[in-house]
Amino acid sequence: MSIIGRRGIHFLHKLNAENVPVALIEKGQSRVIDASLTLIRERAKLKGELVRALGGAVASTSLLGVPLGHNSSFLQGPAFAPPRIREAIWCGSTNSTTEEGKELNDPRVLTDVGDVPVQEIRDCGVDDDRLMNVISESVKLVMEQDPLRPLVLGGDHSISYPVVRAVSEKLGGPVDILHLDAHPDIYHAFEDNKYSHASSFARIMEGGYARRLLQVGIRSINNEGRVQGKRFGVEQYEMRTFSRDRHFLENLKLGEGVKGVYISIDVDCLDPAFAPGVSHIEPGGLSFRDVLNILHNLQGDVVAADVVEFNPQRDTVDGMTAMVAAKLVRELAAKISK
Ligand SMILES: [Mn+2]
Repeated sequence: MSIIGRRGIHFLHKLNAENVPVALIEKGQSRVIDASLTLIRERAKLKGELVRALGGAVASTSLLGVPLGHNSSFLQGPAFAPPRIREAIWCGSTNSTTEEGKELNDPRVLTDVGDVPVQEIRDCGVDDDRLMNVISESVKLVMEQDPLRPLVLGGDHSISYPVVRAVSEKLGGPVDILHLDAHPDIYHAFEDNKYSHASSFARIMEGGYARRLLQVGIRSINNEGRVQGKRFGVEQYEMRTFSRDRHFLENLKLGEGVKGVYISIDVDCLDPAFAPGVSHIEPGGLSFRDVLNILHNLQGDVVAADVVEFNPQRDTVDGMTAMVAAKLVRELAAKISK
């Protein structure tokens, strides 16, 4: 593992040293988790009260950051993405109106409940089984505040599993997923990590959280990716046939007969010419406009979404990919809110 690949993240690997009782550690971990969830719960509650007091919103987007990068197989930089994306959303270089005319300054369109304190929780020695549950729980806390709907800022793509699981459990059934990515992320367990960012959609499909999974932008797929795709009935749209599939993909109708639509955008679905700040640079991708055409024309009730895999450590010095990720978030927020 290169120093560059792991730079910037430190946590206590082993808290349960020989002479420290396990119960002491576990009690402390539970207190830290409770405190973490309390802040998210109270912020979500306040934002929900605000939106309901303003009135008139059927669905309202609320940002939830999940700064997690350690389930990446290569670089951990996506852990640093959420504050960079927020900074770019509100950057003074552009106005706060989305392309189709939604006003982002209106809390009925966009609010924020902050970040799951992933690094703080890991620093206390909490393992991934428990950490993933904290992420799911945080998503549910947002959804409890009707009409708030979570738009999650990654983080690496491993976070989509606990997020989709929470959305499906909270709504009481599967969703249709539109997944834009260079990669299918459907390995059974990449490098023996069942929570790997390359395995999140295997977990989602095994869990029965999705009826349909449409993968768009795919151009780095091996035999296991295709076999797993077939096994789970995934609709894989590869870049090599995009010109043929374009009309279909720009006129999607999803989510009918299930609990709605979930959109997961890996920033590397874009060609690296548009978004160089990603861990896995894969040429031959979608243009930014291709992605917006797919999103703007999609018919369906979008119940939640994520934007993942933006890696600020690979971005240009002027933060171009941060602006790209922020615009995806802005347009998704407009799509969700109504
Ligand atoms: Mn990817």
